[in-house]
Amino acid sequence: IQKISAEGMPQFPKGFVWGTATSSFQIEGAAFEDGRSPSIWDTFCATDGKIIDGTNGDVACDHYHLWEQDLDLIKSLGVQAYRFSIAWPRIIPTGKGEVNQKGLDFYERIVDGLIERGIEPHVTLYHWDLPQCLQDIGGWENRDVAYYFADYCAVVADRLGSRVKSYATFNEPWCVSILSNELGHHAPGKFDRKAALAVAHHLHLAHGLALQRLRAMNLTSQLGIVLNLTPAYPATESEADKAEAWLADGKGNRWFLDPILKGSYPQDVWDHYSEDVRPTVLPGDLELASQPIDFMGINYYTRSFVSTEDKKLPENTEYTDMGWEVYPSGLSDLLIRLNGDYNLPDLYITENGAAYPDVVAEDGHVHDEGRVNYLREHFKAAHQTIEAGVPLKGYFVWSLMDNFEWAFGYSKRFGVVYVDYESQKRILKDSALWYQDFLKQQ
Ligand code: PNW
Repeated sequence: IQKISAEGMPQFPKGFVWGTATSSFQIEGAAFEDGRSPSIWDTFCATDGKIIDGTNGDVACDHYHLWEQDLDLIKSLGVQAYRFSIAWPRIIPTGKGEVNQKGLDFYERIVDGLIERGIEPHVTLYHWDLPQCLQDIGGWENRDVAYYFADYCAVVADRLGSRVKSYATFNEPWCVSILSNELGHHAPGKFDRKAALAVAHHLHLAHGLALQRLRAMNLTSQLGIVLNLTPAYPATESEADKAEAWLADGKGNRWFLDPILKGSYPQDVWDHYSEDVRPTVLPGDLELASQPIDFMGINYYTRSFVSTEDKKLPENTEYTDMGWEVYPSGLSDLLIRLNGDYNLPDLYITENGAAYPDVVAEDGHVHDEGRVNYLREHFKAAHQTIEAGVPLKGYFVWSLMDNFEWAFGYSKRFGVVYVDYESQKRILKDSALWYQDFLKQQ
């Protein structure tokens, strides 16, 4: 009982939005139902050696069928908001052109089901499941795909409209470009820096084009984008390490922040990349990308620790099951620094959470003390930033439930709700009970 009490936590401002998050490919399953076409992640999963446990998204948490009980589960947590994503291959199976009404029907049921339960729907329009047929014409390396994306976004917003509290164009452009096309870890699994930077640029363009279309629809929904940001810390005080950390910050963070918030690429990183890998920037692209947004979502998990010498590791620290350092002050440092360097819109932490090797105990519960501790310390760090003047308006815990963790398949559990993949039974972990208790006291 002691473990799950959230006593002594700070009080957040009235109206601060608490939620939880998921994404389509990670939870839905029903990969072949109601007209959905394959996405690049179906292809990636079918490629030998790409997914650590050889699994795929065919069934996942079967949320496509169990959505009603899952919405009840969200309600039972006591959160005000739920962030989820829409699968493009369900809405426009051919990538461009014909609309599949059954796909729209599904998400309309989710939106209405949330509203009936008094929960705000927050939609991400792209959380990595690109229709495979668009990859066949080059995927995000093909500039035309940015225009198809804007069309797809307009189709979704035309059906769901202002019932949706916020629309984010993209989840984590760094992952979509660099992690997927330069580092090869995610679909489509390329190892090509030039391709990755072309993708990043087309995402900036696509964000701008989609924003322009959605603005023209006069929705009351908030419009924005979600970035994953990893603050980079030099391992030593040496000038070389500091320079290396600044470059890491430039490649991972500023390359994505600056086009959106300043309408330019960071000059130091632009100069660092050789001419043959730099993207082709056409006149007007960065003006489109930097149109005003109502909010920016930030996904924060850990920091990076940077050195020019052989792998230095931080001392006296804890790691999650992903091998990611638990570093709550990275969150406050990051947000406070952003507030100094940029003219920020409202901010939301759209993802924060941790993977632990959870098991169901004899007593039928899941005692995930590590996650409770992780969330507690990150909530406190977030509260500090509000006191420091950061326009932070909400916080979504990743994730509602255990799900398909991309290249790690089902081997990593991020949920506050445990999923038994054999029975599809859901069990509230101690972290969910702690979150419930915390929310009651807010
Ligand atoms: C995010 N990295 O992914 C995604 O938005 C979620 O879908 C995912 O489940 C969650 O974080 C946990 O991983 C990331 O390698 C995946 O730096 C990898 C990285 C960052 C974010």
